[in-house]
Amino acid sequence: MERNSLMEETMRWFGPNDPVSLWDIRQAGCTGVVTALHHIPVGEVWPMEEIQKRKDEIEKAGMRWTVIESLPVHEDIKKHTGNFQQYIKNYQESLRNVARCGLEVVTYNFMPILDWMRTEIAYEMPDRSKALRFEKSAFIAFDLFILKRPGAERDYTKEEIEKARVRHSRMNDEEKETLYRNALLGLPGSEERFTEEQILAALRTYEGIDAHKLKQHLFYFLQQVVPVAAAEGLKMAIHPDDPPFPILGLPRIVSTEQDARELLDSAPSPANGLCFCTGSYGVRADNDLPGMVRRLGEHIHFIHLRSTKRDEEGNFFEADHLGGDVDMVAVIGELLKVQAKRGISLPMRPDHGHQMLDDLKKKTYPGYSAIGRLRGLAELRGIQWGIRGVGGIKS
Ligand code: DNO
Repeated sequence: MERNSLMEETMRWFGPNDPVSLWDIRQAGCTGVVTALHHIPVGEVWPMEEIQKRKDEIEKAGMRWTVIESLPVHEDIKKHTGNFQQYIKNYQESLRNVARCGLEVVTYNFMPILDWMRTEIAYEMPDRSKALRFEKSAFIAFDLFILKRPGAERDYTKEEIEKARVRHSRMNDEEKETLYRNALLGLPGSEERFTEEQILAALRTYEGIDAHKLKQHLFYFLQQVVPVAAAEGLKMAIHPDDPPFPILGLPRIVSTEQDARELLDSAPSPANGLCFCTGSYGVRADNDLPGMVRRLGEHIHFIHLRSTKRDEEGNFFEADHLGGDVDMVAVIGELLKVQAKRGISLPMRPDHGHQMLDDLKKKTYPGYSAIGRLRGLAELRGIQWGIRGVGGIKS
């Protein structure tokens, strides 16, 4: 790979049912696609035939399947319950199958039950585009007064509870229902409406599993799958917690640089790596993103670029890619140095985007409208080209 290579530009595609087509992604200037076999139930082996079919489809649109996002980890593996050993075997088998089809990077996460969490998916920005947002009081209102999670009040201060009570009392039934649905969008299979009882039952299955225990389960999983990935020439990339703190009494263990360091050390191998998501890590003011890239750079296999804007109360919204709290120019500068040092080009995707222009009339996956991501990608592309300049990157 030439020394001055840029990051490989990709976009996420949710498969044939995604209202954003492969050609839309190609027209955004992407050479790669990030996708998964969403129709295979979590825990089952991904058959080679299905992988190949998906790969061919992407190649027919003139791009390559650059990254798998996600090869999901079954809840039993996270909890060490039920058939978790079998699920680990299945995971190993899926890894072998994707490698045999020529894929190279596998993204996954180890968040209990909920993948991501927002209270709003249509937060209106001053320019009338719509963004995803996490509003702390609304979230606490959901936890305490809608879900009514036993013991939840122990997780919040008196002031927070009072604020959430007021917030809840001012919501009408429709607003409560919208909040309920939004809060649960990060659940696999979230098209159906899970009942409060179902959610509480799922949360109870994590009783007795604290952060320490969940970490042990992650390390065990890595020790079982990383050697398989390494033997097959694959790279695993763990996605951080979104948001990067415990929610609903569930532990979250991939939120900081220290967490990343520990999981890398638990199964040292070039195959054991990170998905560096600036949107997730960036919600915490104590995460120094450019520094993390500098220090963890050799372990980064995939990049999500997005920027959130937080306030003192613990709320945040997804800002423009170059707005928000993330110093995107500094992060991209460090990433390009990492690439130059490693002599590779890393896949990146613009993560999320505002719903804007024509997409305001369409229904896409929350955060994954075409035009908002296109705008983000175009801006990020400009930064990389600008930084590289004529002289190239010095590692
Ligand atoms: C949300 C995404 C996550 C991510 C998974 C990776 O928009 O960033 O759903 O794909 O956590 O396993």
